[in-house]
Amino acid sequence: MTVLRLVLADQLTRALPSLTDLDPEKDVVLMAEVMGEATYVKHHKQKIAFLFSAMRHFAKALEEEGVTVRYVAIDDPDNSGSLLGEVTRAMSDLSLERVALTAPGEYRLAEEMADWSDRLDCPVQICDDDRFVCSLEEFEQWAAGRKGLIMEYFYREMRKKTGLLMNGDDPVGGQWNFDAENRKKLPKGYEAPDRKGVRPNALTREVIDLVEDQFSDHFGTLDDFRYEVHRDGALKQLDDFVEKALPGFGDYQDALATGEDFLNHSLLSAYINVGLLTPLEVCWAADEAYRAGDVPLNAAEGFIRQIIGWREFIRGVYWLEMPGYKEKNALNADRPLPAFYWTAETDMHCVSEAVRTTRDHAYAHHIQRLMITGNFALLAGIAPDAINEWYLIVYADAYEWVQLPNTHGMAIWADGGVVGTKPYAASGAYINRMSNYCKSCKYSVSKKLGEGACPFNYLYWDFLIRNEEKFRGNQRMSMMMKNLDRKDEAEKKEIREQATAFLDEVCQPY
Ligand code: FAD
Ligand code: DLZ
Ligand code: SF4
Repeated sequence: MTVLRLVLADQLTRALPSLTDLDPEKDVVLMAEVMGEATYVKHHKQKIAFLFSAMRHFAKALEEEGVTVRYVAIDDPDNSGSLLGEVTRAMSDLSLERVALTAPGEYRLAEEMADWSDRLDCPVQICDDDRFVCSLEEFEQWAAGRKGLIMEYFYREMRKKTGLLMNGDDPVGGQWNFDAENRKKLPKGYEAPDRKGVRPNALTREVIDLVEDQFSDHFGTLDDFRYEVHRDGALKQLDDFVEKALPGFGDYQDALATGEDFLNHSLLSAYINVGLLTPLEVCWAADEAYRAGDVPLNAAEGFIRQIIGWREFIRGVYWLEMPGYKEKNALNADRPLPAFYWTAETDMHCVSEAVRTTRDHAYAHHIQRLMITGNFALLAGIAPDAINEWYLIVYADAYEWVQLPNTHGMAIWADGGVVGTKPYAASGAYINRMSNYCKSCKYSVSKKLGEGACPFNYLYWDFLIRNEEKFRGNQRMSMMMKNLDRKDEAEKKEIREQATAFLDEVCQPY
């Protein structure tokens, strides 16, 4: 049987389940750059350039192997603009008998593809995506009957399953989790590792020009494009990370600093998510570096936990909870997203830094996403749809399966506690403890109320006052509630007034 094999932009893995039985003599691989996918949200320019260039490199590698690839570029005059349109066109132009693909990572697309077989009037085989450590069935079984889903317990199962950092049945070092050692502030004069530069090749430069031309009104700049676009390049980035940044990854995992956009983070998520690297090879590289004595255990464990723990857990939650998950709004948040999420123009230096790196690199590290832009959105009560869309647009590694539970669950607690038992709400004191931002800020972090007070301070208390009823019964919020109880009514009133005035001013539709 001759087969049309559709490969999506985030499925650039030669061992993809729908490519394993490919017959180069008869089958055709279809890859399509389509407006429907590039604009269903207006993705960051670098995200589109990264994906289109990586798709083109992957197609070229398949062709070099002797595979027939039908590649539809975004500016092809016959491009129908949608994935279904391109599959339909290919099926009518070529005499093929069926379609095969690997399940997409977004519920929206999975739902759309469910009736492709009827619409195309041919068999459509959808293979499970096996590029994860934990299958969706396995996650479902793990979750079944549990009162709450705790990442730490899931993570331990994944350690046992993979053998990563294990000595037989026991965790290396006698402990599963070294998170308590991973909260250091950067020492004075700390120099972040100098990361391997990436110079776009001719094909990527062509794509960058195309994106600038076709997506000029999308968010972000293309001036400092530094993504690798093929597997060899991604592997070099992995080596560079393990050698230079992994040793300090644990210690400085939660740190933040002005002008330091990458610190000791791996910068690998975009490659892992599109399939240029596998999650397991990345983890084994960290395990080997630890066993060779090149990196401390808290670094290797912290890094591996993010991947086989958080990443797998987040994906499991997404597919377990969708579609209802996206509709949840546990804290009834409804404010519009402030303009500074797009412009970086705000006197809040921490926020301005997080948005600047996002605009320049389609990247911000985890603590910026969680404790700066995420924390602000949580405290301010930004409507889930608005903040979810922002996160899906602005990061090169963003697909709904991973973006949504991180934002909706971990950052803004709209899921009411599926991902995290309590909201990650923090005042300016936390940001000041973990960064040097406050030194360069117009606001005073030590001032709680009144002119010049750090907005994170009064927004934090306002958030607790607004949501008091919901948090009273939450055991893990009891300390925060006790602190709130120390405030008298007059102070609470002042907090509410200053917070409301501030939010009314900044939360205007852009
Ligand atoms: P590192 O800090 O070096 O971490 C190593 C790897 O662990 C990452 O490459 C990634 O594969 C994995 N990882 C770490 N934390 C998580 C997590 N919470 N969930 C899933 N994987 C994780 N990650 C995405 O891949 N896509 C997203 O769209 C995304 N949106 C996020 C939105 C919010 C509000 C928050 C709080 C987090 C989000 N994350 C997302 C998770 C995390 O912030 C990024 O994976 C990480 O910042 C990517 O940078 P890095 O590769 O340098 O990661
Ligand atoms: C994100 C994205 C973009 C920008 N463009 C395309 C595209 O042109 N063609 C394609 O096949 N996929 C694209 N994608 C990825 C999809 O929108 C979707 O997020 C993932 O395939 C979900 O797994
Ligand atoms: Fe951010 Fe407040 Fe510090 Fe300014 S003072 S950087 S707003 S935490």
